[in-house]
Amino acid sequence: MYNTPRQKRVAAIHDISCFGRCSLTVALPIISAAGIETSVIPTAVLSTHTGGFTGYTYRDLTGDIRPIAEHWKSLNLTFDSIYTGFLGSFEQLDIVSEFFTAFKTDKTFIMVDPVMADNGQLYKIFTPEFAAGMTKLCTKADIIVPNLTEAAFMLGEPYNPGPYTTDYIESTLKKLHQLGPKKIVLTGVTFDDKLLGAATFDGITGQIDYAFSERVEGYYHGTGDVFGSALLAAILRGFDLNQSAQIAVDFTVESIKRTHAAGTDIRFGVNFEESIPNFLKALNS
Ligand code: PXL
Repeated sequence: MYNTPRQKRVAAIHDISCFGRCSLTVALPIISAAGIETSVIPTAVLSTHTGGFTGYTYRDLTGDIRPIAEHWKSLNLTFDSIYTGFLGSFEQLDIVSEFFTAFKTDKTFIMVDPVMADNGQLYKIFTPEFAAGMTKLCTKADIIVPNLTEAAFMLGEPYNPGPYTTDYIESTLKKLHQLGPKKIVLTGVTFDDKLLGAATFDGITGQIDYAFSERVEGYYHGTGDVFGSALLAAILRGFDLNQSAQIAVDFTVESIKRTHAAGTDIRFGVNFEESIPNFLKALNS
């Protein structure tokens, strides 16, 4: 019963938004539920995320990241994957890049979600310089998971609100790949008013695929983190890139549908918790 392969271990580097499911309050339960050990480095502690709330508290933890990394090094800890999301300050971009150098082996899978923008706009707390720094961090990743707004900022192009053509999506994937990351998963892809999902590009094989689901109503905060966490969990559980994207799309859409049916405030994040049983079924299939 216990004769299973060695358990994988992820280092998840995101903020803790104490209320409003996103970043670590999403990554930790989802990746853990998939059977993967999840160590965390909080980049900041906020009373809520910044999307639609005002008056939130913000404690920057930039000064804690290097000491945590140094302590982990002294313990000889190793990670199968490093997953970064919302970074709380410009300086953290360099610190996280140092963390990659310190902990990367030829087996470490680095996923950078360049959390900085959505719906055509940078999040209020970020500057164009931060976007350039995040783009530089992405060059060090094995996989990046930008949405189409983040992709536009990374490429220095105007935001295209869609619907998109396959030419636009495929040239965007290829240009992002030229920045350095080996694999790209682009979210928010749609060619019509019925389907929405992700496009995947494997820079090693040149393969482009799509993972779609029916479009569901409502814009909910934190769905990028639900998607990214599920994607990483599926990849680490051995699914290929496109299968992993489909598992992550299905999990995210089920969570959005349940949240929409309940009439929950869009700022509170999605009810991914009750989608975990089906997510685990997909991972065990
Ligand atoms: O889900 C992305 C995210 C993560 N963390 C914080 C945020 C946001 C998006 O607004 O504000 C603090």
